[in-house]
Amino acid sequence: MKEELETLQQEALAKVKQTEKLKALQEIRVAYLGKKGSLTGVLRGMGKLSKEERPVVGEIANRVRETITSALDDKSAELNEQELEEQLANESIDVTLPGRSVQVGGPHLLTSIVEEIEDLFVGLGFEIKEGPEVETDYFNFEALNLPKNHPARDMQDSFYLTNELLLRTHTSPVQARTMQSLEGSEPVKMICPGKVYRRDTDDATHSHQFTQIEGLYVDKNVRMSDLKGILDVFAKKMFGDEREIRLRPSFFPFTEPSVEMDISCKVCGGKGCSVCKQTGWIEILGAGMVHPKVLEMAGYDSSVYSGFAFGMGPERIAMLKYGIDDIRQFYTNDKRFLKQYHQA
Ligand code: FA5
Repeated sequence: MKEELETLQQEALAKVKQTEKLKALQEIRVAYLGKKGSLTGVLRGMGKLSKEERPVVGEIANRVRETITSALDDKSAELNEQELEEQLANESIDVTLPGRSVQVGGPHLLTSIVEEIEDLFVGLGFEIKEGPEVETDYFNFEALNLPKNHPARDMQDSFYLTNELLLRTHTSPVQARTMQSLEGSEPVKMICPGKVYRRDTDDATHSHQFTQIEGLYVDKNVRMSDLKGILDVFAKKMFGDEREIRLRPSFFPFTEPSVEMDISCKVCGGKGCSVCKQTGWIEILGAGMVHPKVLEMAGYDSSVYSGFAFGMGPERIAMLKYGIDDIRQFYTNDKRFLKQYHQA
C-alpha cells in the first residue's frame, strides 16, 4: 500500500507539472483528492491493514495528500498569475490612438433668437410672463376688445377645441391675464414669448404653429414716443446700429392708435431691392397704444393709466437677421441647417 501511495503521489505531481490550464488543474484535484478520487480509493483499503501498519500508512497518506494539495495550490497560483499577465498584455491601452469625437448639441435657432430677444428686453426692465396655449375665447378675443361676431376675428383664423376654448392665435391674451391679475393697481412691464396657432396655410413665410413675443408696458403717462424709443433700441440691438425704423398706421382692435413697424432693409440699405420688394423697408411687428377699453376691462382707470403693446414673430426676425428664406426650416429639423447656428 505504501508503494501504491508513493506511485499515486508521483503520478499526481507529474500531471500537475505538465498542466497549463486552470480547468485541467481542477480536474486533477477532483481525480486524486475528491470523494471518488484515487487517494480516497486507496485509503478505503486501510481497514484491511494490521493495527501496527495503520498509523504508519495513515501518516504516509496524510503526507501524500498535503504534498499533492500544496503542488496543486502552487500551480494554481502560478497559472492565475500567468492568466492575469496575458490579459493585461492583451488589454494594453494604445495612447497614440485618436480619441472618439463627442457630438455636442446646441440650442435650436428659434430658442436662441427668443433668448436673445428676452435678454434684450429684460435689460430694459421688462419681466418675462407665460400664459396657456389652450386659451378661452374670452382672453384670446373678448378681453382684447374683439366681441363675438366682430369681423376682425377673421384676421386670425382659429383652431377651436370647444365653443369656448381654442388654441391661442396670438400671445396678446397674456397681456389681458397679467393686467387682470393686478386688478388695475400696479404698473406692468412684461414680455411674453410662446407658441401660437392659426389656420394659415403653410408656405415660405407662414406656419400654422409659430412663435410670438408680446410686450406690454402700462403705467401713468406712457406715451407713443416711449413705444417708438423702445422699438428703436430693439431694432438697433437686433439688426445693427445703422438700422432705421418707421411706424406705419395700422389696425388692431386692442390698440388705438395701432402701427406696424418696419426696419430699413439690410440688403440694400434702404435703396430698394427684391428682398424689400423695392420699398427699402421690411415689416417686423405690430404695435400700438393699449385701447382704453382693454385697460378698463382689466380694471385699470384709463384716465390715469396708459400703455403700449407690441407683438412680433421671432421666426420672421431670425429669417431677416440670418437671411433664411423659408420658415419651414425651423420645423423640419434638418440638422445640417440647424448646426450652422450652433454657437461654440
Ligand atoms: C398680432 O398677432 C398681434 N397680437 C400683435 C400685436 C400685439 C399688435 C400687441 C399690437 C399690440 P399679427 O397678426 O400681425 O399681430 O402677428 C404678429 C407677428 O406674428 C407678425 O408680424 C409676424 O411676424 C408673425 N406671424 C403672423 N402670422 C404668422 C404665420 N402664420 N407664421 C409665422 N409668423 C406669423
